[in-house]
Amino acid sequence: MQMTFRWYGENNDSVSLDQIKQIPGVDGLVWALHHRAAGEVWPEEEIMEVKKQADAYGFHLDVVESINVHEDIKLGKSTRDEYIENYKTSIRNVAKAGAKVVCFNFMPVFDWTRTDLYKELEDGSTALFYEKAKVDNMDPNDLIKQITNSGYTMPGWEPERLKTIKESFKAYEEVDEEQIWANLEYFLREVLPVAEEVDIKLAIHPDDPPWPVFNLPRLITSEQAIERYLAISDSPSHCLTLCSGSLGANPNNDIPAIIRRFHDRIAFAHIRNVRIYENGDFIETSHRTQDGSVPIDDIVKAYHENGFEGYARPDHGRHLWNEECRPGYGLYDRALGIMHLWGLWDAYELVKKKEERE
Ligand code: DNO
Repeated sequence: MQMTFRWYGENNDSVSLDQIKQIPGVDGLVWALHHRAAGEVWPEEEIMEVKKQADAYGFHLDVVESINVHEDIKLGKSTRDEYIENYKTSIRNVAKAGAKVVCFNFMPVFDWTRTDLYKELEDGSTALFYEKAKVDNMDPNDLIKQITNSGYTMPGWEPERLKTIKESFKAYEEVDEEQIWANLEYFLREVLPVAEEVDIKLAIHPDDPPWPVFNLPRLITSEQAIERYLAISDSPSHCLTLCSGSLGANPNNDIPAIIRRFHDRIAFAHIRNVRIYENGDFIETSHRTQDGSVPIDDIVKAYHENGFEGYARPDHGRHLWNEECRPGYGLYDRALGIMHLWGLWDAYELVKKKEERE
């Protein structure tokens, strides 16, 4: 397991590179050109600028999260080919900075969805929260207002994307789930050969939450969906970002079983916990198994017993000790998360070595 930390870039993150440097066992940054809208080419000079910043601290840039997919590609519009060509150029360009994994998602309109960015937990910390009934009865515009009020541009909630929200919703009225699968397949047939050529793994992120939101279809929601997705191609570049928190919001998803089954296709592991309530609401918690509904200990065990050599990151964290930070992306809880993940990993490693000696 190679540990990484998501960093939003200079002047775009409350966490600095010298802080990240002091978290034990972190070798690389998970990065993106966040100012580039979906569909745009990522210019080489801008990528090399990030590389310079990372190099100064000895961090690698092996993992990109995310090169976003333009809505026209998801909708299968006639304009998609131009955006797909741009995507290929961006893949080639990030490869020049050493990228090995490109995370992306194929979620219609919105990336992740939550109803509250600062819901208080019983210990006084706050975390991202999803209230099912609220989403079922909410106007998407109200949610947009709430999320964009945080003062940060949130990934998946970029102004360019939100500008065309009405048209996007309208366009999806004509497109059903099967068509989106077909559009996804079309996209993959185009970009996978390029990814292979430059030795990059394209790792799809599951839908968050793993069920339809505002009547928009969701594709990557379960073990069966992952099975279908992986069957699209045998390319070594056809991979997964296995997000335990996204899939884990549905208690029917057995994440350790999914890891044991598909570990050789997981290029990037997002590891975080959520607590699911009986009415289907969920809140993000500390990484510890006992604090939520996702068995983080067994998840790390599943990775460890399969000799997982891919990249991992602690994903979201709570907001602790009055930290002012991007929602879900503070320093403290993610650093605690990393220590917890390494603690589990090292303990499993110790047991394995002991067993080998006996
Ligand atoms: C939110 C993230 C998502 C994720 C993308 C992957 O914090 O988990 O924005 O990065 O969906 O493409």
